[in-house]
Amino acid sequence: MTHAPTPFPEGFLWGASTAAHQIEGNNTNSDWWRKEHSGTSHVQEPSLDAADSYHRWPEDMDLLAELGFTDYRFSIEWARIEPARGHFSRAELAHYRRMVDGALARGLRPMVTLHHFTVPQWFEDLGGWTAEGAVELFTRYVEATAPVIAEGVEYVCTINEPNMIAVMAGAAKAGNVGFPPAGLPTPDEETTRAIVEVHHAAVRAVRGINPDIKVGWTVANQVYQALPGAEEVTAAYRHPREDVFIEAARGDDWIGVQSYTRTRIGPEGPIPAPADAERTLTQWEYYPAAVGHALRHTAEVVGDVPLIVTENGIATDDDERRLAYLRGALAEVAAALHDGLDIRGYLHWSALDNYEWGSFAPTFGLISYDPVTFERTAKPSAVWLGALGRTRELPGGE
Ligand code: IFM
Repeated sequence: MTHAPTPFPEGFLWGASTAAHQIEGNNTNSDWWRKEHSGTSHVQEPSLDAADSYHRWPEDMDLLAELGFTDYRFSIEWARIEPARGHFSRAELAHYRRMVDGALARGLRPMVTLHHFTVPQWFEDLGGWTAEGAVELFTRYVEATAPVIAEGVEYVCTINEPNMIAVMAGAAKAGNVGFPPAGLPTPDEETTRAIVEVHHAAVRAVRGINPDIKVGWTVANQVYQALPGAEEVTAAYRHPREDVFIEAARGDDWIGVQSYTRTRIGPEGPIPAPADAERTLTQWEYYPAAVGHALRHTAEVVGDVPLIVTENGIATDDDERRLAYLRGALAEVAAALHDGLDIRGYLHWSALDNYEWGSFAPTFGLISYDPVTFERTAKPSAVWLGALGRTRELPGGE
């Protein structure tokens, strides 16, 4: 179907996303830093300096603003802010406040994620999300972030991809530590219950800091597609991996939709992509239509809560394929807007090439960097996507 170019609705967020541990470098008090140096087999290489964005965030924000983006989603790091239990670093809070101010000064609206996979080592040692007191400990951290988020931050995400946290916990109990591929292992139910409770407490804490902040969380959507006759199997497979987390967002101000690929389900469960399907560097099927399905499914489950695409992209070293993926994905967003879905923004994953939980090889970035000099280079896809922020038009579908 072809649609005329769709203008962004008023205030539509147009940006790119990152996460602290994946770009900052030297996140030495985090659980992941320890994993990376423990000889765990799935960690191919440690994050070390990553993109050194801890020091180079001004360059990153300059580039994004120059390219035409109006929004930047980044996470602040609990392991830096509370490196020892109960000790909050004023210096790190001031660091993240400078980032918020730096974004605003460049015309970038900051969306702040409070937790993106990494926790302080001391929290992990206590037992993590299912430990006694986890809700109170995370809530206390959220309250401590007031100097960062109280002013000038319209959107706050409590927890990134809670469903992946539950899946990783499930995988860890089964002996596999790490960030799993699409087509997911069984989530740990205890972690699911805990993380939903933590989220609801965090939402209250953020509203306590400033009731005008729009607070929500971002759910990884695997676009489960039922093969004929497998509708019930698919629904049962999807519910604990996705829908339970979307349902938990019903009282929120928005929900983040994150999608990359699809997983097809037959009567026996997930089936691999056809042998001749194009695959990205993460081995996921190249499937730009994913975001459209993810938006529509989320809307169906969550009801009347605004949607924001908070992650969408492709790991590739061929930027032409990234451009093609983007064209396909944005046509889906445009079609969903055209059909009346309440979509408030599109934030691409990722602004920068980054540490993909065990390896730097899968490059998701619009911007690459030299690992020795850290010099940044915007890829053609960054120029193309940023320019749409200026024209304020989404391309039509094909
Ligand atoms: O890099 C990750 C990110 O941390 C969470 N969402 C999926 C991305 C790509 O795997």
